[in-house]
Amino acid sequence: MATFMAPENAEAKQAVADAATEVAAEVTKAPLPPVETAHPWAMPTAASTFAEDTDALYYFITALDTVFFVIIMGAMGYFMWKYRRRSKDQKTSSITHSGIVEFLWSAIPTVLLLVIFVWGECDFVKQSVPPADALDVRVTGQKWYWTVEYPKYPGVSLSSSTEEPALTLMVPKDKPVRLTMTSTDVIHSFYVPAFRVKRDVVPGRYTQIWFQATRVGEFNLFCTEYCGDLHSQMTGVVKVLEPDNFERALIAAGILEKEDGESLAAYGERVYRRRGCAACHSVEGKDGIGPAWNGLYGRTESLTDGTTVKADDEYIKNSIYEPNSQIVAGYSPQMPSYQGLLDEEQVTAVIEYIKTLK
Ligand code: HEC
Ligand SMILES: [Cu+2]
Repeated sequence: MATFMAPENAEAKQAVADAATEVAAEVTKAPLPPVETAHPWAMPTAASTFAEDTDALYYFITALDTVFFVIIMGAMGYFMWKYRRRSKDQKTSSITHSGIVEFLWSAIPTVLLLVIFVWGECDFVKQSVPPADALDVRVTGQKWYWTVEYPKYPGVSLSSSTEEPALTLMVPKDKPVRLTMTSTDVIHSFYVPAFRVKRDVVPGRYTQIWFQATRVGEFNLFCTEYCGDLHSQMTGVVKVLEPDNFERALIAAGILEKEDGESLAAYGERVYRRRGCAACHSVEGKDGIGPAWNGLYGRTESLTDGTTVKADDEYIKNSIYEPNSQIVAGYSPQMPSYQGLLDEEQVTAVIEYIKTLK
């Protein structure tokens, strides 16, 4: 497997780019099998090393519940029938209690609950401690999309938005992956049913999960903490790839740089789709959480403080880096700042893109 190195000169960089395009083409040509089961009675697809253990405990508890349900309901029915009132003047006999029966109905459940506790605790400890050689991934939740970065591959970043939920997270098969997660606004929760992992993503705090995928394919990602208007659309796709393809495919998918010969406006459109703007801004006139972008450039905006401003380059740039300094009338300050997330070239590209939207 070719190892990725920081390209030192233009040639090496070009070679990486070529390899990346090649793999990207392969990956798109043969889309990964969607392997999620849709059957309402089945467990979610099992695609990580945790799935079997988690399911085993689940089945154990369900079986135990079923057995006791049958025993208890059966005994109740039987006694109702056996001790039914037989004549109008029949008196209830006076019964006190049975020490043995009371001991058993306390002791047996105690033992069973302890079995469930120890079993669950062992799984919990295993799932809480990532192996030291795990691949590090940074996950940021914000309204209403995920951004994913790989410290080992600087400059590579993926994100889901409500428009394009296709590329949220890419991981290699059979390698442990550790996610360090935080949120920039409210509490979200990162949930991949096929991996049986779920954890809250909390502003001002880091939470961690890890997993090791066992199957190649595409799996659903959900936010499972109610986080506002578009919570139900805060979904994504986790792609598991063969370890040999992973590195090159990730780089191909994750680098957001202007390509040679690409126009600034086209690059700006990619920024719009890949950096989450599409979650709140439409380009066809439908106002969403934020104002639609078509016709924006050059028009006169009314702000909440009663002033007006012409939507020129400076205003748009300011809206991106310091969105709360000038709030468009009729909107609430919901936009996160992109200071440090978009560089000057990307902002310029977005402006060029907005200019093309009539
Ligand atoms: C969470 C929703 C959200 C996301 C994501 C978001 N915005 Fe916004 N945006 C808003 C809201 C709400 C406003 C209006 C209030 C304000 O001016 O801050 C706005 C306003 C703007 C404006 C001014 C629009 C006008 O009509 O004057 C620009 C430009 C803008 N956003 C650019 C962006 C860019 C670029 C991105 C992505 C890199 C982005 N926004 C991502 C919610 C969002
Ligand atoms: Cu959320």
